[in-house]
Amino acid sequence: MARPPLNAEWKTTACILCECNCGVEVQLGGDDGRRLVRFRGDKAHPASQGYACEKAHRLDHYQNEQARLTTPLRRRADGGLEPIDWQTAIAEVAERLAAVRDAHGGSTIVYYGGGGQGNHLPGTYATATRRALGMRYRSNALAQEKTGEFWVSHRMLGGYTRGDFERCEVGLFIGKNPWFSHGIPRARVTLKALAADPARALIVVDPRRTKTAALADIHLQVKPGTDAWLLAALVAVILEDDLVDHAFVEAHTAGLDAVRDVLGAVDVAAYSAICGVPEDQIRAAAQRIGEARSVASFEDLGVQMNRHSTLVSYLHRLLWLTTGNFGKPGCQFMPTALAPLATGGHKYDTPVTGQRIIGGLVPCNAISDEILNDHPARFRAMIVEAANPAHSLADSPRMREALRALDCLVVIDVALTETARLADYVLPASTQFEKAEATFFNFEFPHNVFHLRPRLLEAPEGPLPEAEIHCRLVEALGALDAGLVAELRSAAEAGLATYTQAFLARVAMNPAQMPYAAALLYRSLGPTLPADRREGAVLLGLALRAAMARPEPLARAGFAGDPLTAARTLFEAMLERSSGVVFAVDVWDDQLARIAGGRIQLALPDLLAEAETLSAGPAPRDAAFPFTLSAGERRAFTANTIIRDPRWRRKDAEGALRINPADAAALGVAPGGRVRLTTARGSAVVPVEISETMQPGHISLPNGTGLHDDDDGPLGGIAPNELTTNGDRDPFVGTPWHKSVPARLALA
Ligand SMILES: Nc1nc2c(c(=O)[nH]1)N[C@H]1C(S)=C(S)[C@@H](COP(=O)(O)OP(=O)(O)OC[C@H]3O[C@@H](n4cnc5c(=O)[nH]c(N)nc54)[C@H](O)[C@@H]3O)O[C@H]1N2
Ligand SMILES: Nc1nc2c(c(=O)[nH]1)N[C@H]1C(S)=C(S)[C@@H](COP(=O)(O)OP(=O)(O)OC[C@H]3O[C@@H](n4cnc5c(=O)[nH]c(N)nc54)[C@H](O)[C@@H]3O)O[C@H]1N2
Ligand code: SF4
Ligand SMILES: [Mo]
Repeated sequence: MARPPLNAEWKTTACILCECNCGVEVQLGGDDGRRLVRFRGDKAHPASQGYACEKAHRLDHYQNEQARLTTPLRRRADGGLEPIDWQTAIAEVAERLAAVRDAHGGSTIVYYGGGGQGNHLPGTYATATRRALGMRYRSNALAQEKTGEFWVSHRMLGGYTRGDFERCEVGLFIGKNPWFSHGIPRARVTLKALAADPARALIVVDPRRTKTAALADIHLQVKPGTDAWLLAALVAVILEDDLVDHAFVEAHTAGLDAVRDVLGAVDVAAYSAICGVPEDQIRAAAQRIGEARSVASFEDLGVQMNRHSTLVSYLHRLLWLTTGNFGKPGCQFMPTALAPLATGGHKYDTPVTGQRIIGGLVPCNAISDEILNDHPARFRAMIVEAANPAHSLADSPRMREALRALDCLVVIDVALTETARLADYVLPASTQFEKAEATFFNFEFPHNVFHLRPRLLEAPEGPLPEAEIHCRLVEALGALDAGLVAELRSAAEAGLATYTQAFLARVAMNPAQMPYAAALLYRSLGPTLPADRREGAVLLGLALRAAMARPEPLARAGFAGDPLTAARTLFEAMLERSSGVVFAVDVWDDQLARIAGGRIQLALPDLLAEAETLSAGPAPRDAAFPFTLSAGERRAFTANTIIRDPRWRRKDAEGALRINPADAAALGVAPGGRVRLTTARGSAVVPVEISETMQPGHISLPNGTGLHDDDDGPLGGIAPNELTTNGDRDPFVGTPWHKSVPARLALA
């Protein structure tokens, strides 16, 4: 095949397939000049510095190889979806949602999503729509993975922490496989450096011999679902062998005695037998952690979507806090946020089933419960944006039933997803390369990076950027003051300094318009910005907030002066530096001052009480389901459901079930053979990949697979949540236990 014509120019953007959002440069080509043909890591990106993994090279599959939504769609009386024009779509969506609000209250309309791995600007503009409809409840994927960690972090430290893996002596990964899932900048470079240096150590807690585990100095090959026992034993050894950092604990923490009362009593040998990690290995790992100058640590889905998830988040923090690994180089830190993704506070519960809401996010596993009932306060309408809950949330059959039961479901997406197919209205969005985009996954330290990616391609006729969609909705709802927009629009013509001042003064005098700040910015400032960065308008508001909340880190990054000046110069830098900008420079000395109340709370009574129940051992297994299924593992070519066409995967197109050789032999299945996999929820026939990396009794399926192009059948593998149940969840925050689904196998 002839090579597509190339445009020699390298254009700056970022990869959208995981939270790292590595800066990449692209050469466009193809007959229409719209193909993303050649990629290289962007050396000018301050965080990724030229790094990119194999997935970035496949981004053309997102932009050009999948069916796009090109026009708004409406559900017909006969059940089908029909194209409608934008004017009708906006008017009807506004009218339908306003009717739900007026009849039952805005709190019966729930918002889900707001962004995926590469696009967080939609969520900022959606705030205006949510306010205009008086909506109170929202959720997104964080409420099925991170809310336990957020809650614990909030109560212990008052903020969310990350680890400094670049500088640490010991790097610890618990239920995390960064070789494939990344999650830290330049993951493979950092992992290799850790593993290669004899003075440093990589410790990995994973039942599977992952690529990360294979590099490790210590691989704690825990039995699936038993991390709570392993972590309790590690903390017990820290206490027993006096590996505690007494100076740190005395100066900065409270509650060690209460912790000692519970965890000092742990029978390490018994817990070692339960979690399957030899006692001498547990002791060696605790020793290595306790004696290290610095430890950086990362827990992820292997434990956050698993039994005792919130307890594990707590024990994990005790491990690095009792050993003093916070607030110094190579340890944990609280980065300066431009826009915090979520806090960990618990202020209210869900309206019908009374489940804890952490950081304002309704637990994902509570959503179908909150819809499928007769309670007057039930969720009756939903806006889903840049998310695919019919595929990504537990128990897809029940989730579909719930979405169908809504009075009105509105989906904003680029593709006709499993969720969009159930919608009353589908609003087509421009792709992430057809508008300016950015994320708030900004966790670098001490130099924290924000990247507003300019639009790479002109948007085709039809789809609109979410900023435009939300502004039109807010206007149709009659919420935006047109006079104020016009006034601010003329201020914008006079330049950014005049505009910033006018914006603050006028919005302060119009508190009723404050909730629509994002829409005001887009409508008044947006038109004066370069066309390829217009959706960045909302960032001026965020820069103002950051300049008021955290002036010192911004000043250290060069954005100094009064908040107006600092915000304006930061905003200008975001617009100008198309490879990203260091917006905050932190110092380690500030870190201890960020702890809420001045002291780290080591003792959380409810979680200590939960820890005490560990001594009774794990709950007995149901003999009907002898296997433990990890439903949704990150592999070389998975990226949630961001790319729908399975051909984007260079290998493993069908998403094989990984199984240990002994289990495969016992079943009589040969390499490439198929088995029937059954759980309490469902059953499917899957191809197997026999793999030494699996423990006997542990099986795993990839995530993001089994999408539907029409109603005929799944593409490329099976959808993991056809096999998960809604009730298998953490008792504290409702996060699902997808990593240990009881299952059985039979020859297909
Ligand atoms: N390639 C790729 N990268 C991604 C994504 C993607 O879809 N594809 N998605 C992104 C997203 S949204 C997220 S949240 C992150 C998630 O990133 P990770 O959490 O690293 O991803 P997983 O592979 O789901 O789970 C990590 C590990 O948990 C292990 N595990 C299973 N059961 C247990 C257990 O009982 N105990 C312990 N300790 N470990 C266990 C699995 O063997 C696996 O190696 O990845 C991001 N990066
Ligand atoms: N069983 C099981 N379930 C899981 C997991 C698991 O490990 N196991 N992992 C969970 C995790 S950690 C996560 S993060 C979730 C992810 O699941 P979701 O949060 O539901 O999101 P994605 O699959 O990333 O889907 C992103 C959606 O955004 C759309 N999109 C892409 N670009 C744009 C755009 O520019 N604008 C708009 N409006 N839409 C766009 C895509 O078409 C897609 O529909 O899945 C979760 N579900
Ligand atoms: S998938 Fe993640 S690590 Fe790989 S290039 Fe994209 S953003 Fe970077
Ligand atoms: Mo995630």
